[in-house]
Amino acid sequence: MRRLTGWVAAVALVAAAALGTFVAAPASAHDYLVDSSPKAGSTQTTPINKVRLTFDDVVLDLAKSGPGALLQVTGPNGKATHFETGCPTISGRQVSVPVSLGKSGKYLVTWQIVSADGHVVSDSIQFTYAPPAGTKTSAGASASPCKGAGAAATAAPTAGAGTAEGTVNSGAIVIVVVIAAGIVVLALIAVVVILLTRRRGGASDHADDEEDEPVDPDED
Ligand SMILES: [Cu+2]
Repeated sequence: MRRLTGWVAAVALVAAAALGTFVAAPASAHDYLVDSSPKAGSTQTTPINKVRLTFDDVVLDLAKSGPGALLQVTGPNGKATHFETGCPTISGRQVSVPVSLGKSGKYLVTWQIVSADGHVVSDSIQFTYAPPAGTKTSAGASASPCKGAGAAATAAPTAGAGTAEGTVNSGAIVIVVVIAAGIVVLALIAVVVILLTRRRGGASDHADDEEDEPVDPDED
């Protein structure tokens, strides 16, 4: 009985470790915004020439050509006019885009990036622009001047379900890992069940005499 208890404990440990490694890790690894310039919800009272986002972890650039992220600045006050003047650049945990803002009002900063774990994440923040009177205003553009958008920009906005090459590959890897973990756990459960069944059904008086008991299919 002592051997059986040891087996069950060992199997439970391995199963727990497998579950912890394969299930917990991917779910907790999405990049999230930790800072921005201008800050979310803030009022910007001086002219700016770029908008910068800072994430908790590195932003991946999976694009073979063109920008690997999408970062757009639109407004003011709900208008869809674009005020970014180029494509975003990725540098470590930061993504920034050049801007030339228009009239005062609320501006929307929309982004889509590839997380450090390969997942596409997207969201937006707002800030209020209230420059001093007489500040030069840009007319903006009806469409983003950033053409040939890269991996993140062409991906679907839902995290983990993107159409970008990198995201699909990463998502497939995650699925394979989860399935593998499932198979491992099922196999371990099967081992426990077999051990329990055999010990309970078999004769108990000789069970502990031999270290490597041969399996007898006619034992029952
Ligand atoms: Cu993720």
